[in-house]
Amino acid sequence: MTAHGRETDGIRCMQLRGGSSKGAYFLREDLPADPDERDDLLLRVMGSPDERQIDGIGGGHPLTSKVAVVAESADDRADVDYLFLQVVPDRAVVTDAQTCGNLLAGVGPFAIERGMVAVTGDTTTVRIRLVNPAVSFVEARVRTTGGRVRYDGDTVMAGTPFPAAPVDLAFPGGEHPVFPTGRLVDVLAGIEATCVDAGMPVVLVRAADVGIEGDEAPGDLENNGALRATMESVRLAAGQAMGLGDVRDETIPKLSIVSAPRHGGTVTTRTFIPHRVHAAIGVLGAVSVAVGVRVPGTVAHPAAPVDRLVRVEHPAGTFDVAVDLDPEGPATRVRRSTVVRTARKLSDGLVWPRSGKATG
Ligand code: NQM
Repeated sequence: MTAHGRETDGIRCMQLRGGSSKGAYFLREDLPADPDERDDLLLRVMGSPDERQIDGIGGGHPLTSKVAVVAESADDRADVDYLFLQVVPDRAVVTDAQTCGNLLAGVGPFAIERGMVAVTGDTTTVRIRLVNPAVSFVEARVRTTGGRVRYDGDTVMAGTPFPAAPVDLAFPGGEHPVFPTGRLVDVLAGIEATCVDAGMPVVLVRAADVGIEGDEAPGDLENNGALRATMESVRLAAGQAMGLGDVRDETIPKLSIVSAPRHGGTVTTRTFIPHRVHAAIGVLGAVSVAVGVRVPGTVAHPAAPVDRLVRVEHPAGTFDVAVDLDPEGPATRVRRSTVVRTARKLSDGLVWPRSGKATG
């Protein structure tokens, strides 16, 4: 079908909450093959560029302006490919520079709902190939009692007020060392920082080093202009140090401000993603933080011993990450990490983009 025909007839789209984010899930075949055409279309579906995204289905915040593009995988090791696209609310920008572990929680349910993976019993495993930014794999275990995806359940996930069925996500380790600068601590824009990438590039800085307590409300941090300027200077320096280049217009690296735990966990975090402050924390962002916390010598390693289950405190509660490392030091690799999320189908049907060109 031509792009024009597709647009006037509506485009197949399912909306799901995935973890503590929500987004629009598409089959790749329902979108234009050309990335520029696809991105222009998605800007018009979501309502960007506009801070409120009032003329689209985006929610006016990076956490609710997300897209998952799913296709059958050509790789034997996976059932489906998952491409994540961040649609920036207030700018005409769609970026594939990062993946999203929260929307990932909805990919298994979506693949089963669309008939790409057959139900195998009370639990169905969907093998997912993450295609951005570098290829990696994850196994999602989805509850499928009675032959269909179950969204109702008792699992409570911080960052979402209501219980739902769990989706277990297991990430096998990668071959690359997780400290991309080769050092446990770098001095970036005059501030000691640990650069870590265990699936999401994150820069860790101590709260005391940027003049805050570390448990402030996200809104207060967003309103602190001096802090925001400092964090952006650290981030731009980190982009170069981590080999990501000029990250001015990128959504990575993220910045997690770390301090002592307040609620019995391992560490307190406040995370810039990278300009708004996360209401909770990203999934792979939390895995990166957990790795940083585990390794002695980083800015996030606490005085007390840490075991493989790291409890990452964030503004909405605690996120548990089980992480196996090998070895612990500047050459650390992750062998495996697991997290539990939930997801819920919100709508399924057609969306109509506004007409014209998003980029004018
Ligand atoms: O780190 C937000 C989110 C994310 C990304 C962000 C994520 C992850 O909470 O894997 O899930 O850091 O931009 O959805």
